[in-house]
Amino acid sequence: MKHPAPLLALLLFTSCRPGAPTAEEARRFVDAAEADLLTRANESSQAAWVAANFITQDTEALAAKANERAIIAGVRYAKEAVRFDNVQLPEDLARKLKLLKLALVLPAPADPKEAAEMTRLAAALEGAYGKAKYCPGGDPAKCLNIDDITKIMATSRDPKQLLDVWNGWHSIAPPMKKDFARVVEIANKGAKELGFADTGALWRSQYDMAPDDFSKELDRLWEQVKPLYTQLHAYARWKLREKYGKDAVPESGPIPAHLMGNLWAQQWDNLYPLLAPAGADPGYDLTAILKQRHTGALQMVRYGEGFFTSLGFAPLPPTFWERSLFTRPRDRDVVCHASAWDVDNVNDLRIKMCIDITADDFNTIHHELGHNFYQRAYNRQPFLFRNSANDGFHEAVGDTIALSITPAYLVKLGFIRKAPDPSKDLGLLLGRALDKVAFLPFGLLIDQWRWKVFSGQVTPEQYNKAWWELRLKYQGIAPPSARGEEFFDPGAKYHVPANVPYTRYFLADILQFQFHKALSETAGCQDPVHRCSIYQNKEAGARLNSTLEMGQSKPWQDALEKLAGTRQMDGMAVRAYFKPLEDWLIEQNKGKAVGW
Ligand code: X8Z
Ligand code: ZN
Repeated sequence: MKHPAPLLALLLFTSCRPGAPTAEEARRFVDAAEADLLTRANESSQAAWVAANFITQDTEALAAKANERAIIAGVRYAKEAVRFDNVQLPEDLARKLKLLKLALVLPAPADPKEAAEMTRLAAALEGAYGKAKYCPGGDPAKCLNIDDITKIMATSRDPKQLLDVWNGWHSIAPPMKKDFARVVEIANKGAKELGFADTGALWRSQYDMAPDDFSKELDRLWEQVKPLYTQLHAYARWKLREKYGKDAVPESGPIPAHLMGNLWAQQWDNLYPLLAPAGADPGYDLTAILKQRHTGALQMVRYGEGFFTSLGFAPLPPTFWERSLFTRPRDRDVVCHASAWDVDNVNDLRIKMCIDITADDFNTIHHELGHNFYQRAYNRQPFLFRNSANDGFHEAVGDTIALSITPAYLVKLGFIRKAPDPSKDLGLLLGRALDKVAFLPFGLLIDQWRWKVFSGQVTPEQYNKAWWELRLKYQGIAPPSARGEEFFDPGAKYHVPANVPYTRYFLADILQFQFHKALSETAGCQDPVHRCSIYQNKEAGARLNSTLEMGQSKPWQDALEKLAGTRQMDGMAVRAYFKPLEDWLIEQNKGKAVGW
């Protein structure tokens, strides 16, 4: 422990105390930290790439080790950065020091044994999820991977089969529970050493505002969009009740989770054929069109790239096409959950995805490429600023582009001959809402659960109970049968075992509607915003790029102002986009129960 300086000396010499840190020293410290962290980040990305593409004990161990080195360095710099807390610094330097203190997901404690244990368990959890399969009846010849299960959940209308695969996939998670709880425990110790109450408090402090204000901001955004969600939920429940019967779906309570066309009931667009409004169906099915045209996985990605280049972005580098993974390999386990990478933090862009020829994956490709084009746009920033304005921005870019996949755009691709007339807009809006509006509460609740877990408000003995309480509260969804603590249902969702924060997707679901509106205005679109596509519009592309290239160099409010002309996230952009649908839903739901 350091001896306290005598009071007098402190009063006299505060500004020229020998050893008092200077701005010059801070600059040297940050420069060195940036160079070192870049090297470690790249090393860790390479190891993580190989581990995710070839899940084996050895790749997992190597990835854990590289991650451990990167995290330990990150924590060391975060602790050292505190030394400059009271030094007057230029804005960019102050921001870099702040980012050094905050930009960690799983902080390791000082104890090297615990740091190693945490990264080992984290790598094992992601690997376990990646290689998970459900083998009906325990028959190894009948095993279903996540792609198979996704397909069944999307297309089967047999409630028994849906229940079976739902239960089957959720059975992969209980073995992960112990390791997950231990990761929480160690990361919390690391967070405390950095001065945070727990890891959740660290996550919430990454938004250029006080962490408590950020929580309130989320509540505000949710209240803005909730009326629309509730109407959509009521309409879906009514239609599902017609389809599956009164015993399967309640009149006024929550909807059973296995009937929503998606394993996690997070997006409901696969229910569109059951819910389509009579007389307002646009009359085309993108999945069917892609299949009829024999579109391959590579071609799907080419279409995505084509959208970005039409806006003025340079094509993806040749290495993208050489190094990406587009289809599930037959002979090994891979983490198939879609992701985008920038392995050297400059131009080594890649995606890793097991593409299926569906409209869902067509959208997801645009989502992933949004990450890649963002990464390249900010690659001339100093390393600590090579990130999105906030993590919601990173998730929103590709989705913003995908909002421009309108009938008029599909005509330009030659997929349909003529755009359906505006009387079919309701069908289009409903299809979009089943994806975007349905997702909002799900996007919010995962971290509401995790934050309670990190804070200790929810202990491992209450994990599943707390999970289903939140799914009921926000989504109005219930498990198909009782789910006690022998289950670990959050673990059946990739981002929980993979420790990926999730609030970013909720933010993105709001932000993309603000981005789309602003860019459509830039493009001079006079139509209702849901019919606007910014395809081939260089002005919109330039506006988007000017925000992307800022990276994280400024608070996200500045980036939002540049892109959307406002400093506030605003759920009313979602409400405005879907206004004709909301009016229609209210009409449809007249005399029926709304809410749960
Ligand atoms: O995980 C993803 C992307 C990769 S960043 C495919 N998403 C969330 C999910 O799948 O749960 C995109 C939408 C939400
Ligand atoms: Zn993403």
